[in-house]
Amino acid sequence: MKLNDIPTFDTAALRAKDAAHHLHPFTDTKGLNAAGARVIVRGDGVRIWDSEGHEIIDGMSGLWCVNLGYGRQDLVDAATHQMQLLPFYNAFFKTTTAPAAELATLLAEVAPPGFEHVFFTNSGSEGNDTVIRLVRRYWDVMGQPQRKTIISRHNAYHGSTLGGASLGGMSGMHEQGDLPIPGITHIDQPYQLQHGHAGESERHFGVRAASWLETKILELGPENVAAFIGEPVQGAGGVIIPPASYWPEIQRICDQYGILLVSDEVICGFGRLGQWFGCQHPHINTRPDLITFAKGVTSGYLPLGGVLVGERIAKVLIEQGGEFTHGFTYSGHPTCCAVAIANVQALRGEGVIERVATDTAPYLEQQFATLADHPLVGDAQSLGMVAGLVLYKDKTTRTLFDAELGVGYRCRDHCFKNGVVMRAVEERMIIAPPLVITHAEIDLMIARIRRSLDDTLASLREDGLL
Ligand code: PXG
Repeated sequence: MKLNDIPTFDTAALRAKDAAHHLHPFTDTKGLNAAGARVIVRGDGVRIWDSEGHEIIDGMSGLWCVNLGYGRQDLVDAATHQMQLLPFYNAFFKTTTAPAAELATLLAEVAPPGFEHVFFTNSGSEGNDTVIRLVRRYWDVMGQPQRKTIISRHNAYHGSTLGGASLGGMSGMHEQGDLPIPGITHIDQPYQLQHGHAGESERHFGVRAASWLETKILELGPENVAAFIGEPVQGAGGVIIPPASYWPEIQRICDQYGILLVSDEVICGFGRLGQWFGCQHPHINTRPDLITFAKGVTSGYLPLGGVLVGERIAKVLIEQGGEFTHGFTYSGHPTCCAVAIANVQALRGEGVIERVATDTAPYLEQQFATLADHPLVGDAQSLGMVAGLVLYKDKTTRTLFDAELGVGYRCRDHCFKNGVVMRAVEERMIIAPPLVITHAEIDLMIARIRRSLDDTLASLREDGLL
């Protein structure tokens, strides 16, 4: 879009309309309405602009999804072309569409070996609801209908539908609406700051954290356990990077008890960790039976999600399962699939993921780690294109701020003011920038984060909190 084609926006009027009629997700509406929502109007590359003309580096890729960055004409063209030809047709009654068939084929090419089939949904939450139904159906068909329980982790995020929120381990979500639904249980997360012992090595902690799965399986009886689900790196939980010893041990335990392993790759898929899927990263290295995806499959340009179904499950369901009574109006939506095809072809054709692994992620890791010399900051770490740091009240004694002070939110507001989107999750500040970010843009992003940390420190001192 040319600069003089950009419309002007009446910020006050939009804020008033939004406050009057729009209920935002995960938002205290009263608080938001008092402050007024920031109106985002435009994006290009790794940058977004608000209605008042402020330029902001989008350190969160929208919501972990705009992997290719904003302003990709090829994705726009793919949508336009498909909308003109056939904006929608369904995949229910013995019909398919060209984009759905082509995308399914393309996904089988880029997926890890052994994934030949895909079930399409509109979101990650619907993907994980599909996971619940698929694993229970699989064990029914296998003649083990008592294998119902799915084990997940506290502080996991698997979506916001009843199924997704139940699989997730967010206590605040469980408190609203009597969740989790029956048949889902949680173990602790592999977060050493929270669960590590004094002097414990990272390796030892990873193995110990994985052993909580075995303990839970034995408590439930292995014959009753259907699956274990986890994000390779917990995203919304605060970019919790598990020790390298964690996932191989989880894999071993799942194998030992014949339990299905589900890798929720809604964030980690499509290049986020420098591999097509997070489970392929050497730090993770698992062989899942099911992979949930969404977000990066279209770089967020249109909603699409789904489940990659490994052959162990696909064979049984296809050969013996008959009708799987599950699906959505928009499963395999042709326009969303057309955009996903263009996105996957761009990721592949432009070598984006290889560049992340060999160049961009190592540079981000190096630059992000420099923040650890800031008086507020400890544990500044990244894996691929996700990174997180801890805000400490006293980093020498590893003392955290009182949660009620909301120091992370204070820091997040300074970040916005200084032109960078960074997300706050309790004591952690996190980023997941577009995969196409350049070294110069990383430098600028880190400089803006550092300035925001300085501003946070100054404001804490001014308020007598330090
Ligand atoms: N699984 C994972 C791992 C996710 O991160 C979902 C499932 C659900 O996807 P949908 O498309 O239904 O939203 C997600 C979504 C945050 C935030 O604040 C993260 C997500 C969604 C909204 C907010 O970090 N992740």
